[in-house]
Amino acid sequence: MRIGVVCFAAIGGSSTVAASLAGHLVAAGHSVFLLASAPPERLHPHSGVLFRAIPDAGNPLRPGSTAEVQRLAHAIAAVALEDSLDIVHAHYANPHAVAAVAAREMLPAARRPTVVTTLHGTDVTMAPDVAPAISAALFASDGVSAVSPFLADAAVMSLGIPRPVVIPNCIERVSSSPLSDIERRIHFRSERVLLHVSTLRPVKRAVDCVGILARVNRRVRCRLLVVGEGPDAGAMHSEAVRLGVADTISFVGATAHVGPYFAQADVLLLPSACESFGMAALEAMAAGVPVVGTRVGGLTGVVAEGVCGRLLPVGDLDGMAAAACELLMQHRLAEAYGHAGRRLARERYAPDGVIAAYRALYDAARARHATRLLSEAP
Ligand code: GMT
Repeated sequence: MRIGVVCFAAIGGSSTVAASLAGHLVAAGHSVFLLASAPPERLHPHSGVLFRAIPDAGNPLRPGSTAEVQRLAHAIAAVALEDSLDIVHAHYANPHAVAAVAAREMLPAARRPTVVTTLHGTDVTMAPDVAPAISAALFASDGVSAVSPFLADAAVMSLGIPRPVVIPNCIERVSSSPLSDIERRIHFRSERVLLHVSTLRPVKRAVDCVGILARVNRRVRCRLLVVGEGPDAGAMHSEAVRLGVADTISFVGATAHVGPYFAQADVLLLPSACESFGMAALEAMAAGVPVVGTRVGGLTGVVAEGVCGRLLPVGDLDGMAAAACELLMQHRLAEAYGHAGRRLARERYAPDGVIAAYRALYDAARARHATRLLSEAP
């Protein structure tokens, strides 16, 4: 098959998943084109996936202007035609599925691709303004998936669509020989490390990490590593100064190469207000790092509570700090959590099963597309 995968270029779980899916589909013998405003950093240069540039048309929370979405639809239609795509797989309904279904209608019936949409999050859970547009795009898609049962249920509730198929995200690499706690400290550092990896959007509540650090620092001296860039970086700085912990925070900035930071981390902090999946938590588990986060959305399905991490109510900084301290002070407990996280990541989120589920979704969507074309034939 000839498959076009449409995703955001910015660093984030959804582009990681799209790039990884594209690579696996090439390995399975398909011709795959990745459509984004720039090549996602996680796209391996030797993956065999061909990059096609498309314009930016807003983000999951902000509906692009009509002109922006039209430009995006035209670009998708042009790639579909030139590269003879059988399938366009849109990651995020807004704006990608909205543009993909419009692109399909621009093409002659015989050249129309099947449109498959994967829901990742905030356009479904946090953006009522875009609900009418995305629900229309989902009804018009030939197949729809969501990355967690939570998100599938949220889509049914907020958009009134039939329940999407749940296909979880996958993880490429699970560390097989993690460094022991003592080895890590000898090799890398002399202080304990709390890690936060996110887009620093308000939904991530990254400022809470500063409050947690201040509380932990009263009992265990440690450093907070912040990987990512976003609107809350300034508020984190101010909070760090206010709480007198600025010298124990390092802002790394945005990078797709998160491996070295997970290798140094003792605990991942993920105090989000909502997560439809929680890719950072899965990456931590795969690296053998315990997670301390919030009991929200899809995170409750990814992080097994009391097994590989601890989940507390949103805003419970005392509780999250206490859980982090416990893991920093009890090495055996942290090692057991790390070991369990790697096992769960390997058993539940291996690429093979996830890719097979997407291929089954493609097959069902192609059949639906064929039926739709027949019913529309004059
Ligand atoms: O949350 C973000 O800022 C990034 C966004 C993305 O584009 O990756 O994350 C969403 O999709 C991820 C991949 O499926 C999920 O792991 C995240 O939980 C989801 N974010 C939210 O639901 C807030």
